Amino acid sequence: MKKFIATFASGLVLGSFALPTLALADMDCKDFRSQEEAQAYFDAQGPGDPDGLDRDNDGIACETLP
Ligand SMILES: [Ca+2]
Ligand SMILES: [Ca+2]
Repeated sequence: MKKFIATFASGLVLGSFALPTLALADMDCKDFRSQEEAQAYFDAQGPGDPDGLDRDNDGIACETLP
C-alpha cells in the first residue's frame, strides 16, 4: 500500500510539470501585444488554427487586439 501511495504521489508531481508545458504550446490572443504580432504567428502556423486565434474563421487572427 505504501508503494501505491508513493507511485500515486510521483504521478501527481509529473502531472503538475506537464501542465505548464501544455500551456506554453498553446498561444492565445492575450499572449500577443498587437494584432500584427498575432497575425504573423497565425500565418506562420497555418494552415488551420490549432491555437484558436481566429475563432470566427475569417483569416484575421485576434481582431480584438490593437
Ligand atoms: Ca489558444
Ligand atoms: Ca477572425
